[in-house]
Amino acid sequence: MLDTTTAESADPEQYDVIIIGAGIAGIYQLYRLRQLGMKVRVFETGSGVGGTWYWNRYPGARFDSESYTYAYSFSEELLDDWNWSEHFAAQPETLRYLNHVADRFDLRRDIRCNSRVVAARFDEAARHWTVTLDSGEQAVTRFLVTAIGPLSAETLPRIAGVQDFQGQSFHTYRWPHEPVEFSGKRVAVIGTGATGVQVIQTIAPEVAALTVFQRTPNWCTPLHNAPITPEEQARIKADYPAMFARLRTTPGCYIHNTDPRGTFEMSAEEREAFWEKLYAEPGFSIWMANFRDMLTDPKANALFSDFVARKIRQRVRDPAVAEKLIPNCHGFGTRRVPQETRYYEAFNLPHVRLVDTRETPIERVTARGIRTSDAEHEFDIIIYATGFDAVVGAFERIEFTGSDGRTLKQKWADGPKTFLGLQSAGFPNMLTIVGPHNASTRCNIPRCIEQNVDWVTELLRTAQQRGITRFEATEAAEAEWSHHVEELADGMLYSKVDSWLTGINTNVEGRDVRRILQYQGGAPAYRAHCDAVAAMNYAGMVLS
Ligand code: NA7
Repeated sequence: MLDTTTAESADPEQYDVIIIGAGIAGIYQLYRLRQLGMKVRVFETGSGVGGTWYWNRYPGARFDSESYTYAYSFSEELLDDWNWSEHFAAQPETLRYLNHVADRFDLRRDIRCNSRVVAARFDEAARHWTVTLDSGEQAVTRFLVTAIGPLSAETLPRIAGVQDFQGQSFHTYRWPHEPVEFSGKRVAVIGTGATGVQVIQTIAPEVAALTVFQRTPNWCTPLHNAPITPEEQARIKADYPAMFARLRTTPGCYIHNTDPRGTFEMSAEEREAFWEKLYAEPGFSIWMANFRDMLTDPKANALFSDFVARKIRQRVRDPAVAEKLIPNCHGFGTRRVPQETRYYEAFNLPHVRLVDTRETPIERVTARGIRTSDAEHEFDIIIYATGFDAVVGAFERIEFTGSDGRTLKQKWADGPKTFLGLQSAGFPNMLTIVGPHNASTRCNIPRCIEQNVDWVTELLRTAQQRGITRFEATEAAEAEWSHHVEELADGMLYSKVDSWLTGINTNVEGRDVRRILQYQGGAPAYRAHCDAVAAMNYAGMVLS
């Protein structure tokens, strides 16, 4: 056990490790650190575990990754005793799963819910972090692990009058725990990202009237979800070891792997037949298993974008509406591809209306609804599917103060600077699971979370064994990694497009400059970098 007795006050509880967040990352990190016999505390804002799957209770929330590829892989018993009901499970099932994990491994006794961390300050003399909760309570820890998620800082739109609306209104991330009654209601949805698409297609058949406020259309493709039959269940379980081995080899740890062929290496007929096959396949196949040049060659990308545009035109009856739903300022796959189930068909329903806010901008939210430049719309419910201050936002909502008194927000003002996306110079003894410059946000995330957590655990085991009380990335290693991450993104079409992947958020001051937030070299290469650093006695870090 590490010595944490140097706290300036006898009052705060003292830990070897504090983990912020009890989502997929925090739960697994706690499990692993328990095995080291460390004294660990997890602080969680929510009233329960589950992170993303605790908060996102909006109608239609479900996986875009195949359920069995998304679940934890660390325990054979857990894999054995859990049966997913669908290929792409819905949120309530995933939340049940994460609660099952917390119970199965008796993790709850070290997790404190309803405890939001608001600040953490490193004390250089004591070599520890003092963590402050929203209650004002403090705790002291030698090591600090953030497991705060890349999409946990939700953003309401910067539109005048949002507080004036007299009906019900919700951001999708802050969805109430009680059921929301939609039948007979006039509903507005603002936002058509992956979340908005799931909400729209789910509530459209239930509501009296639905108005979708779309600023930028996205390239949405069919999810093709289905229940898992008993035969499939048996096959999936028998294949677990081989499947997880395969997932380690693909760029994003999905079961879909890039097609090695180039778009123009075959006849138009062959190409078209391949794309038809992808369009009929479940999940991200169409994004992840497309031709190798799809996300780098503008011509290849434009040709495939045309293919998807034709599909949209076939599915939407009103040609004018179809054209509005077809993106015209970014190519397929350069933003997150929403996976849909009869999304386009929702716009064929007589009570569903599409408002293009580039043509008729929203002027303000009023007591009764939404006023655009050409009309006053009345609603009973407004749903804000307006996304997140992605990847770095959650880090800014906590005041992290490093060894020289500078905050992380100040340090990252011009974009994140990290070593491996797991450490930042000036913030010793702090590790950022799924942090910026990490491979995780381009990944079937639990796969990359397990890799991050295992790496962090090995570093903490090393610290424990050698009596190390301080570690920190060097400025040089951090500069080299940050440069490498930016270089990798250079040839990618997505890096020239506005979206949360490039850190753009019109609802947050200062988020109008594109930034590279993710490592783009693929999960296998990322893992190799991390492993090499560990094998070289944590080259790029100073351990003392
Ligand atoms: P996204 O993908 O960031 O989508 C947010 C949507 O909200 C998007 O369509 C935005 O339009 C729209 N938006 C945001 N602010 C406004 C304002 N002020 N006015 C009009 N429209 C607005 O977030 P999601 O929650 O859908 O998805 C996040 C990730 O969660 C997703 O990628 C999955 O990985 C899971 P814009 O495109 O900015 O014009």
